[in-house]
Parts: sequence; structure tokens; C-alpha cells
Amino acid sequence: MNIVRVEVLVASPDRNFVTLRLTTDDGLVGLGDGTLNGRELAVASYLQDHVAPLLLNRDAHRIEDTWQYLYRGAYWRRGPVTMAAIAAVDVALWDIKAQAAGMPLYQLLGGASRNGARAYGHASGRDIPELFDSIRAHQAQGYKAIRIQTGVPGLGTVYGVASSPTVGQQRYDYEPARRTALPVEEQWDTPAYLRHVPTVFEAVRNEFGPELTLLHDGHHRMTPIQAAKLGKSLEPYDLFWLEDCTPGENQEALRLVRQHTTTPLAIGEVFNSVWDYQTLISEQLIDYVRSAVTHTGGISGLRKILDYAAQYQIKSGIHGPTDISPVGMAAALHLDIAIHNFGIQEYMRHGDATNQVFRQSFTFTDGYLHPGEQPGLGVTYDDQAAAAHPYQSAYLPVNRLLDGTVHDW
Ligand code: KDG
Ligand code: MG
Repeated sequence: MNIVRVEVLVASPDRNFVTLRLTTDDGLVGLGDGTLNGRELAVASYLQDHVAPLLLNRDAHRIEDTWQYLYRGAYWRRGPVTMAAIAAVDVALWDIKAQAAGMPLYQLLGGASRNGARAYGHASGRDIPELFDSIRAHQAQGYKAIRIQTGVPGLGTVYGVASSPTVGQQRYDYEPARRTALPVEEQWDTPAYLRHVPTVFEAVRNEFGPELTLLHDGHHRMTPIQAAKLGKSLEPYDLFWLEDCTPGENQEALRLVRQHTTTPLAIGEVFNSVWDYQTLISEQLIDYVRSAVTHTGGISGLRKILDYAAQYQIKSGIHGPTDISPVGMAAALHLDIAIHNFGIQEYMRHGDATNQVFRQSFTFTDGYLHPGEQPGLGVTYDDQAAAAHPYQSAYLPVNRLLDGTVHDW
């Protein structure tokens, strides 16, 4: 079963997506997601110019060999562009193999370990009343686990907080910088944030009670001691996790945070290989692996990380914002259903334009996701719908402190 056609598809239905489509000589078609938010064309070029010639006439069944060939063979290992490109190939090959077997992909990963994957959504508000409306809207959609982000008094727009106050429409699409020619610059002040966040969680617990599962994302903005302080001050509100409290590059930073708080810790959406987790996993400094299938070399890459994490009772919390395409989401769901150390799945929901290009068979019912029973991944790509949405240059925002210093985020 050889690969005879390699297509790199770039379209912007609501936002930019890079999709790899592989066709085999017996007519099977597999899809992989290679979207890297704000740097999409770098992955598209890597795939088109450097990977496509290597795939033609390869046996589509040889998934692990192809993974190693692209990872070791390139000499330049790791990095978000390389690993997103490898992910696109890997997921497309798994899609093909599962279709050839006539089974949904999770069956090839060991079969179902659970009936559904518990998902969390993103509630946010510029202030507490808006936040409460957003939480209620998510509960009405069925979510039992909700991430909480709010504006900070004295600051302008805060990343991760919806700007629309319309009830039921509060969503923050991780659309790079709202399509301005250059990145939007946002303001940040960590002391003001640290003063405000515990008051938000106190208000949420008072209003919604102890059973609602709550999460929070720090977007890499704190020093270790600031993160330790926040984790400690949030303990009374019983968070499911505090995500990305410190910058991702420094694994040792989490040691100090861990020594000071029992708030569970999650990190990894900017990571792309098992080496980014080596200290974090072996020293049990985290509780959840936050990587995306799309940014860690696909199902084969993320499975290696999750199997390693499982030995240390660390669970999955696979990245699932809107900049992961429905192809990347479906791949995550097949893993979620199959692995033993599943924790939770992020699910922001895509908009209508995205869903018209990527036809999906996965479902969201009563707070749980399921990849469906179609052979393969269960996602198809509509070329005609995609043609109406050409690529648009876009950047993620940049974050500056009040004195103008560029800050982590
Ligand atoms: O591309 C960046 C986004 O995917 C990221 O900021 C989303 O932090 C995020 C999350 O937790 O989903
Ligand atoms: Mg995050």
C-alpha cells in the first residue's frame, strides 16, 4: 500500500489550518494536522518542500519506520515546525491504516479503555458578571469541567478572555491577533493578576458550589515563587489544575512550585518531544501532560510521552484549542479513549466555517467526547468549502509589562 499523492492544504475557515492529505495506490485517503498558530506557512513549506518527496512511493503501513526516518533522518531533531510536520504525516498514516483495517483508529491503539473522554471548555469574562454568564452558557452546553479566565482590574484586553459580552457567545478563539497586519500588543502586570485571581475563584465557588470542576491557565507568565504563591492561594478552591504557571523551557522551575503547593500542575502545550518532559516526569513535578498530538510528532510521538508519564501516575490533558484542527482533535480523541492514563481533554469547539471544511464524526454529549465508529480518524476534508477561505497572514499577540518590557506568555 504505497503513497502516491501528497497534498499540503492551507485554508482559513475562521482561522488558518495546515492539513496534509496522503493518498495510497489503493485509493485510501488519510488526513493529518500540521497547524502551528501564527507560523503556519513554515510547516507547510517543511512538508511541501522537504517531506513530500520522501513520502512518495513509501509503504503507508510503515508508520513507526516513517516516524523515525523523518525524526532521525533529518539530523535536525525536535522543534515545533519539525514536530508539527512529522505529526501531520504520522496522523495521516494512522488514519489510512485504520481505514485499511476497517476500524476506528482507537481500536488499533488498544481498543476502548473508557466510554467517553471528559472534556473541559473555556469560560471567561472581562469581569465577574460576564464570567458567570459564560460559565452558565458552558453548563448549558453540557460541560462539567470549565477553565476560568478573567480580565484583571487596571489592565486592558487579557489573552484568553472573550471580548464579546453576548450571552452564549463568549468564546475566545485563539485567532492570531484578530487579523491585524502586525501582532496586537497586550499589557500585563503579574502582581495585579496575583491579587485578583484568588478573589475570582472564591466568587465562582460561592456561586457554583464545590462540585464543578475548575481549571486555570497562567500562560507561562509567573516566576517560580510567584507561581508557588498562586498555587497556594488557590488551594481552598480545589482546582483540577493550574496550567503553564512558569515559562516552559525551564523544567527545574516546577520543583520550587511543587514544594509549596498541592494545587495540581499541568504544562506542555509548547513542548514537542519527550525530552521536554524528562525532569518533569521522572521527578513527578507535574500531574498532567498538556501536549497536542499536532505539536509532538503525532499519535506515535505523544503516545511515547504518555506511556512514560503513566509509570509516574501522570495523566493526559491533551491540548485542544481552536488552533488544533478537527483532524488534530479527532487524533487526540482516539488516544484519549485508548490510553489508560487519561486525565481530561480540552475542547473549545470550532466555529461553523471550520466545521464545514472538516466534516467530523466525533460527538460531544453531556460533557463527554467520543471519536465515533467510522473507520480511520472519522474526519473528511471538503475542498470546495475550503476554497472559499484562502490563507490570511496572522500573528498571535505579544505581551508587555506596564513599563513596556516584553514579557513571557
Ligand atoms: O496557539 C496558542 C494557543 O493554542 C494557546 O494559547 C491556547 O493556552 C492555550 C490553551 O490552553 O488552550
Ligand atoms: Mg494553555
